[in-house]
Amino acid sequence: MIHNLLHEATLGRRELLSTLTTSLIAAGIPKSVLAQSITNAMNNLETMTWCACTVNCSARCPLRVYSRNGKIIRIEPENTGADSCSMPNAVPHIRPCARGRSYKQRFYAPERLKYPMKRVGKRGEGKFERISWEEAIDTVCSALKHTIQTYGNEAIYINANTGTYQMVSGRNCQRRLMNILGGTLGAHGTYSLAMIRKAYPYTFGIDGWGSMMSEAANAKLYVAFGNNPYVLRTSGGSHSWELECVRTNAKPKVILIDPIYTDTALGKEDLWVPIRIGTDAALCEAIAHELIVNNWVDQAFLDKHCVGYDEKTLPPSAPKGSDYKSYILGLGADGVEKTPERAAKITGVPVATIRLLAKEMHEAKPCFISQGWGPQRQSNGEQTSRAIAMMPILLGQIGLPGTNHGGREGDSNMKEQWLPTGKNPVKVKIPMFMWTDAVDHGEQMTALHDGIEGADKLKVGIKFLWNQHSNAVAGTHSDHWKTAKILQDESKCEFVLVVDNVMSATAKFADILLPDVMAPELDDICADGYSTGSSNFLIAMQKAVEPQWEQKSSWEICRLIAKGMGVEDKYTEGRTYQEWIRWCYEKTREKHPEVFPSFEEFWKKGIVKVPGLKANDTVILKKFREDPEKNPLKTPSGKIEIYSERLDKIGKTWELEKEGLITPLPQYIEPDEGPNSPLAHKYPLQCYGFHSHGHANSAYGNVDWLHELHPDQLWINPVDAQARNIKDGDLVQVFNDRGICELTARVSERIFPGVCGFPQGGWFKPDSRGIDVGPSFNTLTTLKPSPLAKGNPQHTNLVQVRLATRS
Ligand SMILES: Nc1nc2c(c(=O)[nH]1)N[C@H]1C(S)=C(S)[C@@H](COP(=O)(O)OP(=O)(O)OC[C@H]3O[C@@H](n4cnc5c(=O)[nH]c(N)nc54)[C@H](O)[C@@H]3O)O[C@H]1N2
Ligand SMILES: Nc1nc2c(c(=O)[nH]1)N[C@H]1C(S)=C(S)[C@@H](COP(=O)(O)OP(=O)(O)OC[C@H]3O[C@@H](n4cnc5c(=O)[nH]c(N)nc54)[C@H](O)[C@@H]3O)O[C@H]1N2
Ligand code: SF4
Ligand SMILES: [Mo]
Repeated sequence: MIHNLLHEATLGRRELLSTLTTSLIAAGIPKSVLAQSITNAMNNLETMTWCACTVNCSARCPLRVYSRNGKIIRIEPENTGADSCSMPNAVPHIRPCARGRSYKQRFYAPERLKYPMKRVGKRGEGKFERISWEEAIDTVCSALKHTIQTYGNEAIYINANTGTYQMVSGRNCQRRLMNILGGTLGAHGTYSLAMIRKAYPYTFGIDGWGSMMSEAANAKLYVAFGNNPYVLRTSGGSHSWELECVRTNAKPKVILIDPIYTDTALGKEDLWVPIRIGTDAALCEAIAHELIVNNWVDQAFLDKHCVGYDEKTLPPSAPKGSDYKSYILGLGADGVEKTPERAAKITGVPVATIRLLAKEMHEAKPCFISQGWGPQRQSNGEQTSRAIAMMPILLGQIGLPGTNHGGREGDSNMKEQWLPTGKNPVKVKIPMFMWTDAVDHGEQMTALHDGIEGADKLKVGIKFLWNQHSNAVAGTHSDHWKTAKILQDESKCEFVLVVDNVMSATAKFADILLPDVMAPELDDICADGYSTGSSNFLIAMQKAVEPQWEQKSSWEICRLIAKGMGVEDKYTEGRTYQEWIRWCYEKTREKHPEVFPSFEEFWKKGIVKVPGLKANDTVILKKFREDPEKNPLKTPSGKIEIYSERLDKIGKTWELEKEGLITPLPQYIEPDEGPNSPLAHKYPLQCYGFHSHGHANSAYGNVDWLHELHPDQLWINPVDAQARNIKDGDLVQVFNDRGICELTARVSERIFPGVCGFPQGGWFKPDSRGIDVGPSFNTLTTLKPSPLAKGNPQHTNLVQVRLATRS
C-alpha cells in the first residue's frame, strides 16, 4: 500500500517524494517499512535538465525538460527571476510562450525524421527510401566533389538557415565545413529585414537597429509603425516585457500604426491608426507637410546634422528644387503638394487623424518612433523605411534621451563565442531572396540587374543546394509552384541536400534527406537572441534523452562529411564535440569574467542571467547628436542624408524595371500590387502573411495544440466579407495567378477594409485539386524582388477571396 502511495502520490517528482517520506516518518511509520517503497519510487523519479527553445523568434526561452526512463514527460518554464519591472536591473522571469510550452508535442511529432533517406520519385514528390548513414554520406561527398571539380565552389549554396540557434551544433557547422572546403556562394540580406537593412545605411550610415525599448520610458510618446512585440517578441525576457514595463512605469502615450488592431494594443493604446498596407511613406509625407507648414520642424537640427532638408544643405550634385522641403510643399519636380487630403486617399487614414498625429508628435517630446519589419517587407519597403525615419529627423528627436532613429528597438549583445566558421574564400554574393534566380539562370545574373555583390556577374548557377535548419524551398520562400518547377529541372540544380528534424515541405525536395536531432537529444549552449532587448543570458542545454531513431546532430553530420572529404582534422581541430562546447563557453566567459562562473558551476546551474549589461548605447546616435564633427556618421557627408547622392546614382545606373523606383529622397512609391495596379480589377484585395502566435515561421506548424489555440485563419473585414457573402468561420479560398489557399475566415473589424491576411509559416499542403490546404502563405507571393535590396516583398500581394464549398 505504502509502495503504491509513494509512487502514485509523487508521480516521480523528487520534491514530493522527499516531503511525503519525511511526513510518513514523522507520522511514526518505521524507516525499515518504507525502505523498499522508497527505493522503488526513487527508480521512477524524473530528471530535470535545462534546455531552450532555439527557433527563430529569437528569444531563446529557457525550458526545463522533465524526463523519466528515457522519455520526456513534460516541459516547464524556467524558475529564476521575478516579474518585477524595477528597471534598469530587473531580472525577468523568461517565460516561454505557448509554442515553447508545447515543445514536447513538436519533439514527439509523427513528422520527425528517423533515418537517412534518398529520393526515389521525382524531385519534390516526397518519395524516399531508407538508406544507411554510410551510403548517405558517400553520396553527399561525391556530389560535393563533382560540383567543386566541374563548376567550382561558387556553384554550392547554403540556403537561409535560421531554423535553430545553438553555439556548437547549429548552422555554423555547415559554414565551418564549407569554408574549409573552399567556400560557397554567399548571400546578402535576409528574409527578415532585407529592405530596411539595405536602405537605412544610405540615410544614417548604420542599419535599422535603434535605441533600446527601455529608453521609451524616457519618452512622453511612443509611436510604432507596423511593430507588434506582443506577438513577435512574446518571451518573458524580450521586447514585450520591456514595453510592458515602460507602460507600467513611465506611462507614455502609445500610438500604433498598423492595418491590424494587434495584441500590442491590448486595449491600453491611446490611438490605433489603421492603414492600408504599403502606404506608410505617403502618410509620413503628409505628417511632414503638417510639421513644415506649422513650423514644427527642428530647423537647427536639420541645418547642423542633416543633408538635403532644404536648399541650404543640398549637395552640389543635386538639381535645384530637389530638396525634401520643396518636394513636400509641391515645389519640386513633380509639383505635387503632399497634403493630408492627398495622403488620406492613398492610405485610408482620415485627414483629421493625420493632423492629430503631427500635433501629437510635435507636442509630446521626447518622442520615441520605431518601426517593425512589416512595413519594409513590401515592394516599396526601402522607401518606406526611410520615409518613417523622416519623422524623428524632422522633429530633431534623434540621439537624445527617450528617442530613436525610427528603426526597430535594439538588443544588447554579449558577443558570445560560437563555433568559429573561418572566412568564406568565395567573395561573390547573391541577394538571399534571389536563390531561385541563381538556380534558374545564374549565369545571366549581374550586379546592375540582380544586385550581385563582389563581382559584376555570376559565373555559374547554383548546382548544389544545401538546406539545413531551413525551410527555404517550400516555406520561407515565395511562389511555391514556380519554385518547385525550377527545382524539378534536374539539369539546373543537380543536387539538393536537406538536413532537418521534421518532414518539412522543403524536405520533400531533397535528393538526400538527413535526420537531425532536436535540442533535448544532445548537449549544447545557447544565448539570448536578437529580440531580447536588455535581457542577456546563457543556457546550458543538457541532453535529456537519447535520439529515438538514427538521428545525428548537425555537428556530427558535418564531421562525417568532413571525414569523407578528407578534412576531418581541420574541422575538429583535434577537439571533441564536448570540448568545443567548453571552448565556446570559456571564450564567452573571457569577455565577461565578472559574471560567468566556471564551466562546471554553469552546467550545474543551467542558466546564468546577466542583468544590466549595456553592450550598446541605449540611445542610438547619441554621440553623433552631441558632436557631429567629432563623431561623423558613415555616410559620405558624415551627416544624416535625407537626400542621398549614392541613391541618386544607383537609381540612374541600375537596370530597374522602370525609372523612379529608387530615389534620392525617401518618397512614396506605389506598391507593385496595390489598389491602383491594373491587377486590382481581377484581384481587388491586398493580402499579407503576418507572423503569428501559432508558429515561429514554419517551426511548430505541425503542433495540433497550437492550431487549436491560435488557428491560422484569414482575417477579413466585415465590409469585404459581406460583399462576398462570407461569415465568420466559413471555409474560403484566397487566390491569385500564383496559387490558391484554403482556410477558414475570421471576420473582424480588427483588420483594415480592403486588406486581408493570414499567418505566414503554415505548411504547404497541396491537395489533389492543387489547392494548398495547409495553407502556406507563400503559395500566393511573387519571386520578383524589391528594387534596391532585391529583397522579399512578401507582404505585397493582390488576391481575391471567395467562399469554398466543403467537400
Ligand atoms: N509570406 C511570407 N513569407 C515569409 C515571411 C513573411 O513575413 N511572409 N517571413 C520571412 C522570414 S522573416 C523568415 S525568417 C523566414 C523563415 O522561414 P522558415 O525557413 O520557415 O524558418 P523556420 O521555421 O524558422 O525554420 C526553418 C526550418 O528549420 C528547421 N529546424 C528547426 N530546428 C532545427 C534543428 O535543430 N536542426 C535542423 N536541421 N533543422 C531545424 C525547422 O524544422 C524548419 O523546417 O520566412 C520568410 N517568409
Ligand atoms: N510569434 C511569432 N514571433 C515571431 C515569428 C513568428 O513566426 N511568430 N517570427 C520571427 C521572425 S523570423 C521575424 S523576422 C520577426 C518578424 O517581425 P515583423 O516582420 O515585424 O512581423 P510582421 O508580422 O510581418 O509585421 C509586423 C507588423 O507590421 C504590420 N504591417 C504589415 N505591413 C504593414 C504596412 O505596410 N504598414 C504598417 N504600418 N504595418 C504593416 C503587421 O500587421 C504586423 O502587425 O518576428 C519574429 N517573431
Ligand atoms: S517561440 Fe520564442 S517566445 Fe516562444 S518559447 Fe520559443 S523562444 Fe520563447
Ligand atoms: Mo525572420
